[in-house]
Parts: sequence; structure tokens; C-alpha cells
Amino acid sequence: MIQFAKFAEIVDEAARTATAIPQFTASAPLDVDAAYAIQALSLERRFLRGERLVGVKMGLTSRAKMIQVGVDEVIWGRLTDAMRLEEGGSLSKKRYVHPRIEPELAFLMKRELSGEVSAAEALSAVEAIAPAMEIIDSRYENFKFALPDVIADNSSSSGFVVGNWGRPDQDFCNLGIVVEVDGRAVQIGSTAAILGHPIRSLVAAARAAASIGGLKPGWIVLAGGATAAHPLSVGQHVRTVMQNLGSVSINVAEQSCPLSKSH
Ligand code: OOG
Ligand code: MG
Repeated sequence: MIQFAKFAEIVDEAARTATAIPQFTASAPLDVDAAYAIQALSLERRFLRGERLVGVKMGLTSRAKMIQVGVDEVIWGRLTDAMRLEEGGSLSKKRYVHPRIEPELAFLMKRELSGEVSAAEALSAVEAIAPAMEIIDSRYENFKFALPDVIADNSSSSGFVVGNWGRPDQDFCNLGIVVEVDGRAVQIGSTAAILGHPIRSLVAAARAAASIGGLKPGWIVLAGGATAAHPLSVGQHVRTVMQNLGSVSINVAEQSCPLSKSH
């Protein structure tokens, strides 16, 4: 356990200071359970700094994502309030090691959901759905990792932005998605890429979250990138358009503007 705390400190510091670290599995034989224990401990450190748990993110729920990172298991991570970015606002690239962005479908929970649930039960616990984007930023050098590494690193999660919430009683199993950078399409896909239907990702999230007391009302669940992630550079305007649901955007700044009295 003492060693887990050390790994948690290393990965938390790497995230906090935007510094790349070597993969843990290069020097330690971690398994998946150990990796989730490290993730939990590293998030505890953020909670001690005042961050609040606001949901979970599912990862590697599409073939495109699995192929891009060479890991083919569904994973999950924790979302905190500090990771949320303002829709249409800007992110400070300095805060990340080598950030990438990917289109996501977000669920807003209306009711608690935990353990083994059917797709219909999962859907009935949803208040709203929205187009979203996740900023992933592996803390490992060259964005390279094995399954336990990425889990310990909060499944690469480092930011998210959510568009307008829409009704969950619409068909969202096969909605077209376009990710644009400065108006040019860089990724095209469909919500169907997420486990055949994004609601399956919520079913998986309920199962995963059973270990932390279940998904709570008011929480956000990100269903997982529907396309490969796109690298971010300073000056870009990134927008994801999701059929019927609208769009969500973010600007990539070197550094976000300081809110000082002189401005
Ligand atoms: C791992 C996180 C995967 C997703 O949506 O599939 C993920 C990574 O790609 O670094 O967030
Ligand atoms: Mg993601």
C-alpha cells in the first residue's frame, strides 16, 4: 500500500506540473486492481486540494480509440470540477504535457445507478445528454502506456467541455459526428462507434462505479471517444458537431488570460 501511495504521488505530481514520466510498468509489475487503487489514491490528493468528484469518464469504448493507443480493454477514470472547461472558452496548453481532444457523448444522471443494470434501466436514470469533448493528456512519455499505466493515470483524463443538454428520449444510437479544427474536418464518426450504442457505455459505467458507491444524481458520465483523438496546438479553434444535439467548442491558448484588476 505504501508503494501505491508513492505511485499515486508521482502520477499526481506529473499531472499537476504537466511533466512527462516513464511508464510504471517499465519498472513495476502492476495489475489492473493495483492500477485502480493508485488512481483512487492519486485522486484523493486532488480532493485534499479542494477538487470535487463530479462524474466518471469511460475510455476505450470504440475501436478507433483502442487502435490508436494499442490497448483493447474498456477503462474508466474520475472527473473533477477542476477538469471542466467552459464551453466556447479556452484551455491553457501550458497545463498539459501533450494534450489531445476527442468527441464524446455526455450523460447527466438523474438517479443513482450502480452495478449490473440493463440498457433500459440505464436510460431511465439519465436526465439529459449532450455533445462533449474530452481533453486527454497521458502523463507518460510519448503518450505510450500499457493497460495498468493508463488506469493509474486516471485513464488520461485531464479536461472536458460539455455543450447544451438535450432530451434523453431521442434516438442517439447513430448520430453523425464531425470534429473540426479551424473549420476543417479532422475526424468524422458516429455515436454508433461507442460499443454499438453509447448507452452500453453507461451500463459499463454503472458496473465500474459500483466499487465507489455507484453513479450519483447530478454526475456527468462521458461515454468514451467515438473517433481517434486529435493533437492540440496553440491557436486552434476546435469544434465538435453532433447530429441533432448541437455543437461544443474550445480554443487552445498558450496560457489562459489572468483575471487581474488591471484587465
Ligand atoms: C486513454 C483514454 C481513453 C476514451 O475516450 O477512449 C479515452 C487514452 O486514449 O489516452 O478517454
Ligand atoms: Mg475519452
